[in-house]
Amino acid sequence: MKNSPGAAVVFILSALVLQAGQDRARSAGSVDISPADTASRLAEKAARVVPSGRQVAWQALEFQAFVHFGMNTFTDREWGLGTEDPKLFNPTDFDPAQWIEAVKAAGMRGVIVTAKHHDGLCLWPSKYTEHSVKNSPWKGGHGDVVGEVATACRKAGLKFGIYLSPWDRHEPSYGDSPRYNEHFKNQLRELLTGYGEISEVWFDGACAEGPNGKRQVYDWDGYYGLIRELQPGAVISIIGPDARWIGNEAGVTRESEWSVIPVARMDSLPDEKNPGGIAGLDAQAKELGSLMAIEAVAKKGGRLIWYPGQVDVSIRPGWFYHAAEDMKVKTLGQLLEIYYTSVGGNAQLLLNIPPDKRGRIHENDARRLKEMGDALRTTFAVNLAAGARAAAVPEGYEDEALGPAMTLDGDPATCWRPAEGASGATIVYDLGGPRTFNVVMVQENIRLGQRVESFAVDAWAGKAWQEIARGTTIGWKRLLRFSTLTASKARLRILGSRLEPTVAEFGLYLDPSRSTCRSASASVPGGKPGSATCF
Ligand code: FUL
Repeated sequence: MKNSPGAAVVFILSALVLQAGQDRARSAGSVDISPADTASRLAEKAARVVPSGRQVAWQALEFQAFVHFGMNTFTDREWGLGTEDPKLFNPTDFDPAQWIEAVKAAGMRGVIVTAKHHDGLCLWPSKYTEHSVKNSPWKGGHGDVVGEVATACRKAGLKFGIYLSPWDRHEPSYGDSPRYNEHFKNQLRELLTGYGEISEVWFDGACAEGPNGKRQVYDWDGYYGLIRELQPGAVISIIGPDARWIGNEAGVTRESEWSVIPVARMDSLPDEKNPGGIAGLDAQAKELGSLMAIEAVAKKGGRLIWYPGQVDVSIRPGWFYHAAEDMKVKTLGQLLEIYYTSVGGNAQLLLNIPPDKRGRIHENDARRLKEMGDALRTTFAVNLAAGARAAAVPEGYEDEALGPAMTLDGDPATCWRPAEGASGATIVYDLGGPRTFNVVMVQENIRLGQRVESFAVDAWAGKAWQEIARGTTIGWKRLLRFSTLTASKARLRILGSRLEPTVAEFGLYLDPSRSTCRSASASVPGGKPGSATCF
């Protein structure tokens, strides 16, 4: 059989089919956990939870723009009262093409616009309320922010999503639960049917109604059902089942950011008291997907679900534009730090860029976004490991479909996977000559779940390996930065994994702005200025 290429192909194909079949049989979008599950059984169950197709597509976007625009832009507030006159909404130079230019310059792949914030002003001419742009002087009452932005996004090849605040401080039916739910679903239907493909619906958890305020019981089930029916590809975020709030607005992920999360009860729906989105989940908990957190939930009985994190953070202190913050746009260094700790920490980055009263992204913000995009493009233009010869230790699947070369093919849907049970799985990359780098990128094949608990990267120092970076979880993507060094071989070691790990992509990059081999950056943990190692 060894000598027959035909037989070998049949063997490989049937092994692959068998493998795929086994994975299909054992993997699911969610799984029950109970006190009867041992720790190792829980780890295995967690490793077999996989994302939906819409969640994979969403994760691959990596970086999107959040656009807070509306009544607050004109009243200089963060939360409107709902009593404002729609006539105040009057941008003098509304230019979505300019927004898109800024979005693309930063390297973002989608836009989520505030169709309605808490003050209730609709940025599209809803026929279910008078509190909308149709009663503003802007474009003689014929303007439609949602429509124009959707068209501009489509033209530019960007995804388009909507933020729709369930809390509505203007709508008179708010608090009369069945009536407002009907109203809200009517508005949703307008947005889901009138503007082409909607990639994401972002439901906010905020509500400041006090004890004497109006108490609205939201029909989450009804909202979700409508979205699934009218826009089955749309991800429902935050107060929704597809993507969770990372738990802060500072732009950071946890050290270990798991996309597989234990939840106590799936039969009760989220509400405004639970901004985590899924009942029983504290989105701000220090640990969410660790084995300890899973065991704690399993003790009472619950489920494991695929629930990836989204990092929402504003380029300025506020979510809406305030002229007083023109000089408070985050620095390039701050934005890059946010990028590395969000996109590079297994989360999607949703960076807010608020248009000003003209309806344009302010020059300071636009400039910074371009700087950010330029810096990222420069760093990630060339994967210095791309032409490497990759060899697995111990040798695992050596057929081409699952071999270590899959980690260099630029396709996160293909991967290397060592033989089941392989511990200390390692890939050695022979770079074919000295290469200088200071960033490493690793991706798991999340279609098969999230499994890696810890890993290390080494560089060959001539006579021995030297560890240059170490991380915990990987998930969709992990980026680690270290002192600039030159080496001709690199090594990835998987130190801990919930089940046999997968490595989808591996990359080595040079951020030329940070340091050179002769003068290392002081910002590297443990690195001292001038301490870069040239192997
Ligand atoms: C919060 C809101 O209250 C803020 O105004 C903003 O929209 C932010 C993204 O979410 O809950």
